[in-house]
Amino acid sequence: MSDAYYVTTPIYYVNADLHIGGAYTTLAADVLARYNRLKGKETMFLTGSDEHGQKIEQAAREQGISPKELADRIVAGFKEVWEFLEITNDDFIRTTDPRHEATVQAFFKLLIDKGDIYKGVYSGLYCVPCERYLKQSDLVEGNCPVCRRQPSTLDEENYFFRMSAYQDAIRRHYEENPDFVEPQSRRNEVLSRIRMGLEDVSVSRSTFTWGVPMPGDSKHIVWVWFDALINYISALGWPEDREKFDTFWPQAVHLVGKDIIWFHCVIWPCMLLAAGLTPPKKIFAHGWWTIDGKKISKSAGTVVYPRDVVEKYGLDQFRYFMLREIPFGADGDFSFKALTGRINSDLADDLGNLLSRTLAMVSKYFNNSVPEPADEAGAELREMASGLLAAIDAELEHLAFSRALDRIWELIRRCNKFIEDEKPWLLKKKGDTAKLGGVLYVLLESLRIVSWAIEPVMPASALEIRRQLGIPDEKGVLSELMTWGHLKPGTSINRGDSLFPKVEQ
Ligand code: ME8
Repeated sequence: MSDAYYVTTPIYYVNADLHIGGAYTTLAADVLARYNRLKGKETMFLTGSDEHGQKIEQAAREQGISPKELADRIVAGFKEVWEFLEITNDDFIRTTDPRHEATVQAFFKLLIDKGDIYKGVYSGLYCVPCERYLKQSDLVEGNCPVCRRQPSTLDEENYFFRMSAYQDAIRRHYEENPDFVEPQSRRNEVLSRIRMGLEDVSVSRSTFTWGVPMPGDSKHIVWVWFDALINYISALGWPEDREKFDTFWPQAVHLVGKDIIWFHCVIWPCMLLAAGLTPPKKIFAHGWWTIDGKKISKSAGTVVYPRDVVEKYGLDQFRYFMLREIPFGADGDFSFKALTGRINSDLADDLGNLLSRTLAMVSKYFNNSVPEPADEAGAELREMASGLLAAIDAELEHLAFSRALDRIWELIRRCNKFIEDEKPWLLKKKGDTAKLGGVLYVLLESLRIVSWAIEPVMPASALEIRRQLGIPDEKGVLSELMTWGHLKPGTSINRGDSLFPKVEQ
């Protein structure tokens, strides 16, 4: 197993502020990055901004500013949101960065030299909001099948990428790497389209200028998607920084929304194969959030910004909800009713309550000091807690965040049931102090293990649990931290405020 890990998000267009949709992909990537760092892996987490193209040029013109001014303003907002959501990206790539533009030109030149780029004429449809070429047969009621807006007609001399030459190679790559694209339903959908045949794709534009100049023909700029996809390797310093590239590229996991799978699962791997590079290790396409059942749309007033949710309900609450509420890969609906429901049941009733009642008993029966373990107490819980890391690993291997959280909550709920079954107050009455201590030790140690299990999703709450357990400085790698028995008898606990106050529905 490699000890490096590389996770990316799409680079977001700079024509609008980020809503919960973009925050979702980045949060998921953040959880994976935090998790892999905690496992001791050398981790690289990349996000960024997609700044070129006709859509951005038009948006800037409408606002009477230059595209770069628009990009600078929106990017400042992106960075603020990421900081606010405690996103731990290691790099932020902008497609206007000179390092990126140099990589795009080197990549394009390599394909020209190989004979995989040739001049032709593109006469057909183009969707500016999606920056994609469309065929008549793609249209739904005359509109773009993705954004449902009317496409423009182009008639331009362009350069084309000979993607058809890679049809067999990409098909073989899918067949030899069954987990290359997940979920499987998306993989099957893409693979069947590949089997139907790949056409060459236009990769330059010549009727506007906001883009990376094409090497060898300054009348053309590189098509914005060809430019944008290369961000995943320009951030690794390709082609100059071979060491960084060789460390991280073989481990690359791209998280994308289901709207952009054709670009990521077909065009990008074909581009890489043409350049003599291997496709990424995995591409995971997640589903689509709606708000109260409606498409997220600023103009229709159905938009939720992460800051508004976090200011009202708390950061960890938001992070938990986004990853727990719907299985990664499926579509789902964001509603404040569902959010407050999760906060009150999973967070306040299950986890918060377990911590507060356990600590209240340690305070009352053992004068705020962690009691001695007792062999006979809670063998089943011990076993569950000891197996938790393996259970989470198995779920996160397939990016099943919701199921991984479910495994953690199974332990939390079992702990609450253990209290009901063991009735520590009766053990106290009977004077069975050794067993009482043993029961409470099992609960405390389970809570410590739970704190590490939730750390990537809810880092502040995880630390607060450990602070209340009296071990705020505990550090290490997950394989040690989630092993049973680290909590030392005699440690002074620090009871604090309730971890997750209940909220009004
Ligand atoms: O497509 N639900 O950028 P973009 C879930 N620049 N995820 C959503 C969402 C929703 N309602 N809305 C947006 C682009 N997303 C290109 C990418 S990458 C080389 C170039 C997320 O700003 C989801 O990840 O339109 C989607 O793929 C991404 O935002 C699109 O962001």
